Amino acid sequence: MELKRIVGYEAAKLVKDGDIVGLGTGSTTHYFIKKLGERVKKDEIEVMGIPTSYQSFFLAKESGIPVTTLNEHDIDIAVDGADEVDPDLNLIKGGGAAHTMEKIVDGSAVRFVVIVDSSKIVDQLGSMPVPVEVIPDAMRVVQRNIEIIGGAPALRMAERKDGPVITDNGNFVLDVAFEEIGNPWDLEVELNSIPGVVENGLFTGLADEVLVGKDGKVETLKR
Ligand code: ABF
Repeated sequence: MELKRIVGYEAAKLVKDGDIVGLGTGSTTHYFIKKLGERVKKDEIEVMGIPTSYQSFFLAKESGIPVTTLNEHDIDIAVDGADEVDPDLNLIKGGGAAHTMEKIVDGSAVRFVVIVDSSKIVDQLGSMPVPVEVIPDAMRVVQRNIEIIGGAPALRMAERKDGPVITDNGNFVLDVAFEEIGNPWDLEVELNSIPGVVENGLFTGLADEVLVGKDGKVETLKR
């Protein structure tokens, strides 16, 4: 948790007065939003946030950050977590089931900053399954099509195991394991071309920089 706090706080320093800020989701982004709220409350900066989930919406409100929408404003800087980061700064996201809105918000930002602790840095993406948000009625056909391209899909269940996880958009999530992800760019496009898929958690070519918490310090990786 300490490393997540350090990178979250560091990222809050990158936000400038007047910025429209994309607010990511997850335990690392939690610290970013809290610290950003402190800066707003101290009148250091005036900003507006665009949340990537209900979770970050409520946290932003609680932290004193005014919120707006992508239909009203463009984003100057987005800060978000990730589950895996490869040497080209491609990502797997969606462990929190918020990757659809995250990709819309993060992908539209002028500057997209990823914040992670060093456990998220990998040589190749794919140790964890790729989250794929699907329209509920399309689940079975999507599963079949995913198997055809070599993936092993599993419906993500709620913690109490009494039903599937439901996303903020009212959909299911399939966690898709691949033996190897040789080409994340092509796989991202291929998964999204399956009818019934809303969005997948591969984020290729989107991150501008990654702040990594390691040994009590923050390292910056840039493309
Ligand atoms: C969200 O939170 C997700 O896309 C990603 O899965 C996760 C990062 O996790 P954490 O910051 O909680 O480790 O951004």
